[in-house]
Amino acid sequence: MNPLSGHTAGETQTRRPKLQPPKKYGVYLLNDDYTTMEFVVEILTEVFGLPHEKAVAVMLLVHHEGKGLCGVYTRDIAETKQQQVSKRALDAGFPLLCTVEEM
Ligand code: TYC
Repeated sequence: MNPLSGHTAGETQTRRPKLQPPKKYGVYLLNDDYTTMEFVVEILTEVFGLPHEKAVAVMLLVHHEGKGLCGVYTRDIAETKQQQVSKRALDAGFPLLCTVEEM
């Protein structure tokens, strides 16, 4: 099978494999009592690329509701964001948790 044309050797008909759009994964921050608001805003601006105003809004939503969506990505990118958050939190000595959930 030629994966581009969908042709198998000797076939005259084109069979295109059914391609599914990639699944989407949400990356969430969880609230805790120890991580500073300033650090969470820094995570949201530097890791998730949110403008400062939106970062403050998401941080406050997590603070009040317990959990909040930071962004939606393909699986690899979502897991990389999660690793970046975990490393920054560990390095800074905060217990900040980040989850990835299929949407
Ligand atoms: N609750 C924290 C505080 O009062 C702030 C905070 C917000 C922590 C969001 C984590 O994901 C979080 N300092």
